[in-house]
This record gives sequence, C-alpha cells and structure tokens, in this order.
Amino acid sequence: QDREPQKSLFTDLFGIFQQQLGRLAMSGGQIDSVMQEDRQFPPSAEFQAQASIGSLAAYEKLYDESIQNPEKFWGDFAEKELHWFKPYDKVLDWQPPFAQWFVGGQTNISYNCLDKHLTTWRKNKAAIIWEGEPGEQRTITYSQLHREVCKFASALKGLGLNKGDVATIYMPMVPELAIAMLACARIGVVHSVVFGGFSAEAIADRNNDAKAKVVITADGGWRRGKLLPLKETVDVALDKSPTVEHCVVLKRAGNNPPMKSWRDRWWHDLVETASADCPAEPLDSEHPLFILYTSGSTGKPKGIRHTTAGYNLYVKKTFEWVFDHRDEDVYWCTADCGWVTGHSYIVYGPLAAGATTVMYEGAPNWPQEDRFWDIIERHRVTILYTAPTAIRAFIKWGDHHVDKHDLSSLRLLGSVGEGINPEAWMWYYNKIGGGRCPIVDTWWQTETGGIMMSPLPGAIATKPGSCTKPMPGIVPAILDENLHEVGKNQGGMLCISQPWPGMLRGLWGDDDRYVQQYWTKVPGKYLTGDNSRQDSDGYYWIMGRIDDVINVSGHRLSTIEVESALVSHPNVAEAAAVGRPDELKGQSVVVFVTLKSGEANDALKQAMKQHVRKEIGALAVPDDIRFTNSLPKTRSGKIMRRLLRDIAAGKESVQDTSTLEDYTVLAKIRGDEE
Ligand code: 6R9
Repeated sequence: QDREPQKSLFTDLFGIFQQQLGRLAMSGGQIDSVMQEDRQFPPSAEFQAQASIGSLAAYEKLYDESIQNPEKFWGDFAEKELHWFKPYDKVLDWQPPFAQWFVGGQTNISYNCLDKHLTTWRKNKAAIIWEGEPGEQRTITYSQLHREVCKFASALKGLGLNKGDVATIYMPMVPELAIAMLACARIGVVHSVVFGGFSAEAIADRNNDAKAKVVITADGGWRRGKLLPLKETVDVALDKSPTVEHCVVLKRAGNNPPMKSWRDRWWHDLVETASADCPAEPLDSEHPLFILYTSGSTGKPKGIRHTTAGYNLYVKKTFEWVFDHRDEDVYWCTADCGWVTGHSYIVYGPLAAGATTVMYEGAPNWPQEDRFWDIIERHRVTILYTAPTAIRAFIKWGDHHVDKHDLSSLRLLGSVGEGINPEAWMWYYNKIGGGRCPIVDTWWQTETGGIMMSPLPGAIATKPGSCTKPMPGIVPAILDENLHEVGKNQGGMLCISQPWPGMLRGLWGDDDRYVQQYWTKVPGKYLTGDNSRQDSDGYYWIMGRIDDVINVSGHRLSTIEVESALVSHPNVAEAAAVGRPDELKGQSVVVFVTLKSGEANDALKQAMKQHVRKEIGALAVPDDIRFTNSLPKTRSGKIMRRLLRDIAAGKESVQDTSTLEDYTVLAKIRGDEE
C-alpha cells in the first residue's frame, strides 16, 4: 500500500534539501553502482587449446593492432575475406558523423554468403537447418540455398524491381525469409524486415516511410499453436500503402487468403518459371543493404540504414571471433529475423562464415516447455545464442524440462538483448552449459550492426552480468553529464569514439534526426543511449538505458542492478524496476515482479525488500512492489520499462506501443493494481 506523504512545509523543505545534497554529491551526474559481483570464470584449458583466439594476449594483440592502424586492420581482412568485383580505393572516409567504408569498391553480400562457398567443399554443407512449429524439418545446403536465392531474385527482377527499390518482408520464421533477404541483396533491392506479428498499422507506417515497392509475405505462420493470418494483416496495411505495387505470398499455412489478381502473386508461381541463373549484381560498398525499424520511445520508429561491404565484413568477423566458429559447429541463434540479431547472426554473419545455422519457428514453450532442449539434442547443436528473457522463463518453468535431454553437444552459450541477471547467468552456465561452456554476453544494438562488446570465449575470463571487453576496432568511452570521462567503477553514458565498419550509416531519409539522435549530445562520439561502468579489471557492465535511470535522492540507480537483486531472491522469476515521481526523494523505486514460486502477499513483499536491502543497500529498496503474471516486452524480449513507468505513476500512456509483443499485458498489469 502507498502512503500519501504528509504534506507539510517540513517535508517539502526536507525533500528539497535531500535533493540538493544529492545533486552536490553527484554533480557530474554519474550513475551509482551498488552491485557487487566478484565471481569469475576463466575459459578451461581444453576450450582455450581449440579456440582460434586462445589467450588474453592474443586478444590484446588483435585489439591493439585494430586501434593502432584501423585502416590496415580492416583492409587486410576485407581484401582476404570478401569477394571484390572491383577493388576499393580507400578503406575509410570519415566525415563525422558520416562514414564510408571500402570506398570505390564493388561487392555483394549474397555472393559472399553463397557463391563464395560453392567452389569449396562447403558446397554441400548444410547452410540452414530449419524446424517449423508443427514439426516440419528441412536441411538446405549451400548449393541448394544458392539456387533458391537465384530463382527468387530472378522472380523479383521479373516483377520489375530494380537496384535501390525497397522490399518489405513480413514473414514467419521459415527458410524463405532468409531466401527473400538474400535474393534482395543479390540484386541490390533494399530489404526492410518487419516482425511477423506486428500490426497492419506498423506495416503501413514502415511501408510509407521506406516507400516500399513490394511486400513479401506468407498466407500464415504458426505461434503457440495459433495461426497468424499474415496476408490478411498485410491486406489491411496495403490499403494505406500507396507506394506498394506488388505483394508476393508464400504458401505456408494453407489458410487461403483472398488474392487480388492485379497485385498479389504466389511465391511458387513466380519461381516456377524464374531462371536459376541470376549472377550477383556488383554493388558499391556503400549501397544500402537493409533498413530495420527500431522504436523510438516516442514518435515514429527510426529506420536504421545499413550498407553492404562494411556490414558484411563486420558481422562475419564478429561471428567468427565471438562464437569461435569451427566448421563442424551446429550453431543456433533463437532470435527472429525481424530483429537485428536475426539479420546479423542467423543470416549474414553465419552464412558469410560458411556456418551451419539453425532456424526455428514458434516459441520456446510450444508444444512443450522443452522445445529448445529437444532441438539441441536432436541436431547436436554446439553453440546456442539466446536472450535473457528466455533464460528467465526456463528457470521459471523448472529444471525437469532440461533434465529430460542430452545437452552434451553444447560447447558455447551466448546471450543478447538485455543485461543478463547474474543469477540467470549462473543457471545458464551450470544447468545448460554443464559448467563447461563459456557464456558470451554480447552487447550491441540495431545501430551498431554487429556485436560491440563480448568476451572472446577462449581469451577472456567471464563475470556473470558483464559483457567484458570491446571487439577489435571498438573504442568505448564513458562520460558524465558534463562530458568528462568518469573513473573506474562509476557509471555514465556509454559512447563509441571511433567509427567501425558495421555502424549505421544514417536513418532512412532523415539525416538530421541521425545527427541529432546519436551525435549531438556528445560531440564527436556515437551516443549509444545506454549507461555503463568499467570495473577495476577494465570490464564493462551495461547499466540499462539512460532514460530508465532511477534518481533516488540524487543517487542515480541503474535498473538492471535493482532487478538483478530481486531476481536473486528464490521466489522471483523476473523483475522490472522503474522510477516514480516522489515528493521527498525526487523518485522512488517501483518494481513489477513475476514469481516462479511462493504466494503473492505482503509477507513476501517484505521479504523482498529485506533481500534488496541486504544485497545492494537501503537506497535501492523499492517503495512499491507489484506482482504481475507477465511484463510488457518487445517481440525481441526486452522489458518495456517506459510503459511501466507510466503505469507506476498512474498516468495514461501516450507512448508508441507498436513494438509491444502482447497488447493484453498492459491492460492486465493495470488491472492488477486495482
Ligand atoms: C542486439 C540488440 C539494443 C539495446 C541496447 C541495450 C540492450 C542488448 C545487451 C543489452 C545489456 C546486453 N542490450 N544487448 N543490454 N547487455 N548484452 O538487442 O539490439 O534491439 O537494437 O537493442 O538492447 O540497452 O542499447 P536492439
């Protein structure tokens, strides 16, 4: 229960006094770290012995080379590892904040992901292993994938699509989604993948912003046993998408949507007559490869623009470094292709590296809560890359689902999307990895194209909750509000000081917003929007979004630290911490909690407050704990704290909810308050 603070002159003055005191103490606006995490896990001698980068010294050498002479560093890799129709003249042209990489060169990412392997033994290697939700399985070799991509690229050309046109892809997680992406890339058509599950409104907005000429979709897809009528949703969107001339529909679910003869074409009809001979178009290094929309917290989503050569090289190299990739690996990234993680680490990175990449459709708890472990066992998956949201759900569902399966094929685990709470990390490490698999906690963003910070698993000892060290070529800086670099163990705004090949080149059609959003607050540096701190070993700890900081009496707390303290309580599955305006303290901490066991009652609330006090101190003790069955999340599993902030403050939200996964969650949480 909330207690209305007694309104008196005394409390008012006291509050102001406390705030001022806080401001004085924290005049640079650093973030206070209250979390203590000392556990360390060095790679085993066995893992190190087989790793391509197998010692700290090897990582440091690579990193130093990349910083001393970035142009030589990236230039050498580009020359050796990408195919060039025309060699580039210059590695980097940097006119801050606009970068061009491999200027004057011509290449093609579809060529680098497919054709390049056809002259090697990998020709008949499995490129994609796919499992549909109803249980279908397909294995597609590089040679087969090449043929499918060529045919679909020919089909797109047949529709009159040209280099530079934009295609929206709104599909379920089927191999044709990857085929469509690669086919666009092959002929220089810019793809814009929209999560299969977003609303007609969201599709129309994205079609219009990008001026899409074609929408590639399917009749339907499956999620938790439910049919998603994708084509029907697209039909609604297309009524409001005047630039779209064609709609290509893959027959997948057999739900017979209406087809408009003047606009809609079946995928199978198009490819039936399409030529399998479709050479990859030589494209300028900076030719746009894709647009991917990410939600701005308010206002319209931003179309992140990535280009060809730099992105290609960056995702290939980071894939090889972070996942220590070997040809015998079976690599599974559980993301959806509607998220950047699917672009970079299901499709482009792994295929550029000649890997076998597993793709699945559906959800981790359908038909059973052991779907992941079942897939790993049957395909002998060696590398698993998933998100903290899934890991916390598995913990909640119980160990018995894991115990039924043989997970001994795994050798490496990865995490992406949010900070991973140390307790969830430990469970992942012990229960899934059997204590033998390193965990790579990878921090990056849609904007960065590829992984920016992560342990290299054979080189860097891990710490639960830390993304450890930067990738080669990445120069992080942590600044306070006055733009001074903070000291060790102080939190501040995470920025990147030097351009890197995978960086976004701008926002689609809006260079002003690009400059304003990422390069204005801190001149000359890329502003990530996240807070971070570096510990005394030089390890980085991401502290959450700048906008999510909770300011209690002038102490600026990071959401992840409060949440991790709660998640380490035995009854808690998941927690989201937000700030609520408070007359006395500026803000007070409100947490939304889902339970894995125990009764949702006042005694448990008290126990949790006690627990937070003990783990991280009195300052972070929540004023209000609210139990809920689920938290609002994006399709990629990120907790949408900005929506919870409004609920905590009792405000009606006016924010963009187009990326919310389940619209009913908000209503439920509001209901829970009553
Ligand atoms: C790849 C991706 C980016 C934001 C990012 C940060 C959060 C991602 C994280 C992480 C802590 C990690 N984030 N990975 N926070 N540790 N390992 O997620 O891209 O969807 O654009 O989100 O996600 O806040 O700024 P995107």
